[in-house]
Amino acid sequence: MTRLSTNSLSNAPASVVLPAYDRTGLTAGIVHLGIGAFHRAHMAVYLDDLLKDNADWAIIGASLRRPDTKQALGPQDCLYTVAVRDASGTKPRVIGSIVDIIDANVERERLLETMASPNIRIVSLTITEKGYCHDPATGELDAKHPDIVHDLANPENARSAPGLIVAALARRRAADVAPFTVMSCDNLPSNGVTCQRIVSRFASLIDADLGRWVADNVAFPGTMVDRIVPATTDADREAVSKMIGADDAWPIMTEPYTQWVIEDNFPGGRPPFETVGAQLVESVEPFELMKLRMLNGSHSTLSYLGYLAGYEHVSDAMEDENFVKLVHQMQTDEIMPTLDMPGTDLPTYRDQLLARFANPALKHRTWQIAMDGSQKLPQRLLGTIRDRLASGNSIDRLALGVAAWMRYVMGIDENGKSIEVKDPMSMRLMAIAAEAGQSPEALFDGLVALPEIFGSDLIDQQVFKSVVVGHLENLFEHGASQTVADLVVQ
Ligand code: NAI
Ligand code: CS2
Repeated sequence: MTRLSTNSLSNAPASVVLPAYDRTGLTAGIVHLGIGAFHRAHMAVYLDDLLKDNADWAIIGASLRRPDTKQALGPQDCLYTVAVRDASGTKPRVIGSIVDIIDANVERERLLETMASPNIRIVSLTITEKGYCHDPATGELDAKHPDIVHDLANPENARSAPGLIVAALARRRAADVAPFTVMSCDNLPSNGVTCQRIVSRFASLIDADLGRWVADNVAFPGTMVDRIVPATTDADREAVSKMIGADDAWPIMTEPYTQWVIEDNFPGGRPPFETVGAQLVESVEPFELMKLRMLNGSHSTLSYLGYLAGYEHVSDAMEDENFVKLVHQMQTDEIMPTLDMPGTDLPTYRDQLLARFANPALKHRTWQIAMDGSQKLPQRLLGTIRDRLASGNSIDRLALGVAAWMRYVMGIDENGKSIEVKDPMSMRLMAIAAEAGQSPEALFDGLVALPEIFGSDLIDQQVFKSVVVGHLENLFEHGASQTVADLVVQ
């Protein structure tokens, strides 16, 4: 079969949706750092919808840690398929909004030159929570992070996202070129403010004047982003290639649902996102809190408990009625009361989330969602727990999510098999777990003492400790399935 490329499009079956514009007329207005699965199912699709009348807003993608991205998409003229899947079937669409891909590790100078050119007015990011090189509990730059230490000593040879952004901004400042707008599309709390804090701090460590210039002149609009995008498997590649009649080395599988809420703060201009379904708002905070707590808090809880119970995918766990009850009760009784979303029907939002999690066509691995828990727990579960404790309300189900994470980072599943715990802190986490042995209390005490995750307050929270340790004792003794069954109100 021929490789997906501009030339292969003319032979695509009628069922495949193709770009509705002439790609040869496009110029880039955006550099996206972290050209991974989510960006290609989300922002790149919104841009694909608006390029017909806005040809100067194409995307140049940069991969900072995945050289295989360019190896896969380069030979395909950066074309790829988005396969939207649900119980009714799969709808393939070829996306053309990415016009070039730069491998930051080997083409750093070309990346910096591109980011410094005036036609680039937005630099957006989906670099995973760990890509911000920050302290997840405080949102501050971690100046001791190895990438930051390296980049402060070698600013023109930066390898971190904050380092690359500052190096490009410094070039624009020196050339008297207006700065680009930095738009984080990651699942970070207050992702715009957090990104501004991190980038400004990094700049000030390079040069105090540069730090002030960044803080005073660069816009960092916040966003809430939502579309469930599992990592692509070889089976997906085979299925999509058959569907489109050409070999696609990296198609993207996703769900029908998509949402994008963006703070309207783009001094250098922006595409008309509102014409393609994005919501432009003054403050994204309430939307972000709702999504990070209701969707991501539930996702992480399902991922640890589901993995321990032997469910490979979220949809498998959602076939267990006790798991469905757990998430429904956690959302209804413990998360929704902490949200202030006038005009949003939270019960309907909840029921929509449960249906999305149950999507039988989306094989979202519990192991994938379980990744990087140290970077995710603060905004997904711990913030909600703090609010519930402050108001003297129950945290039973939320605390089970934390207990399941603590059990998971022991690195041994309920059948005695090892778990590949992927996390920037995995060595420290597993060392603490090994030290704790089979003592639930020792495990809790060791992990809650990590300020990067739990801050400095939860270590002294006796209610938090007793509820989490109680769940750990049940997980140790009865396993995840029984612990969930015992907790849910039947
Ligand atoms: P992915 O693994 O497909 O892509 C991650 C991208 O981040 C890659 O391009 C990689 O090179 C880059 N990266 C990884 N570690 C990095 C580091 N330390 N510094 C700089 N760049 C780094 O993952 P995917 O699915 O694209 O998700 C990325 C982020 O998008 C998530 O962490 C989350 O913040 C956000 N997101 C993901 C959703 C999903 O369902 N996959 C949904 C909503 C948001
Ligand atoms: C998931 C998110 O992998 C994870 O941590 O919880 O990527 C989730 O799929 C998205 O936030 C959905 O919008």
